[in-house]
Amino acid sequence: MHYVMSDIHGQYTAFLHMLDLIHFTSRDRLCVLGDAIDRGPDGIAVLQHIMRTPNITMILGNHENMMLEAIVGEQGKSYSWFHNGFEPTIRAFDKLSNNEKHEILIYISRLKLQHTITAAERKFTLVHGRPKLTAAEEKRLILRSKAGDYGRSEFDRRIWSEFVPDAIKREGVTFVFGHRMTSRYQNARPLEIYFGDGCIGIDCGCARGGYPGRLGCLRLEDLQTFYAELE
Ligand SMILES: [Mn+2]
Repeated sequence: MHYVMSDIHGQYTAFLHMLDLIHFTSRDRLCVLGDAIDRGPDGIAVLQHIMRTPNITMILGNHENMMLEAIVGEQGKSYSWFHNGFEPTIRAFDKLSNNEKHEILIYISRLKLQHTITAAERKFTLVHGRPKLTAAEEKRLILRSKAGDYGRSEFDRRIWSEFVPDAIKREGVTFVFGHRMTSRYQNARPLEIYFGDGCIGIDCGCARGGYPGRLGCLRLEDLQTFYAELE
C-alpha cells in the first residue's frame, strides 16, 4: 500500500503512533510531503527515521530548504529559518557528529520538489506547496488574483506558495499537497484531510504543536484517512 503524510513538524511520537496505526511494513511505501522538521521537538529524529528507512521517501518542504540555506547557503538567507521554529531542530542538529550532519545536509539537498505515482490505477502528483504549473494553471491563478507571490522564484513558489484548488487542476491527476493546514480549505472540518476536486490536502495541523493539532495520513489505494492526535 502507498501512504502519504505531510508537515510532521517534529512530532516524532505522533509519527511513530501513525506507523503503528497503519501497520506500516517493509512491503508498504510512504512519501512524506516535506516539513518533517521545525516547530515541534524532534524534527531531526523524524528526518533520520525517514532517511534510514528504504521504503520511506520524502519531498522537499520550505522548512528543510530554510535549514539547508541557513547552514550552507548564502549569508542572509538564514534569516527566515530563525523566525520559523528552527530552535529544536538546530539544538538537536548541533549534538550530532560531523558525519551525521553531513548526511542530513546531503539528503536534504537531493530532495525532489514533486513525485508522481500511480496507485489503484489513479495518478497522484505529490507536492509540498504547488506543482510545476502549466500555462493554463498560471493563467487561472492570475485570474483568481492569486498572483501576489509572483515576486518569488518558481522554486520558492513550489515550496512556499499555497495550493489553490480549482486553479491548479489537471485532467487525470489528483494532487496531494501539504504546507497549509486543511482548516484553510474547510472551516467546518479543520483537522481532517481535505478532499477537493482533483486535489487532496493532508496537513492537519502538527505545526500547532499540541491539541487540537494532529497528524493525518492518507492511503492512496482506497483514499482511507488515519489520524494520530498530538499529546
Ligand atoms: Mn511548509
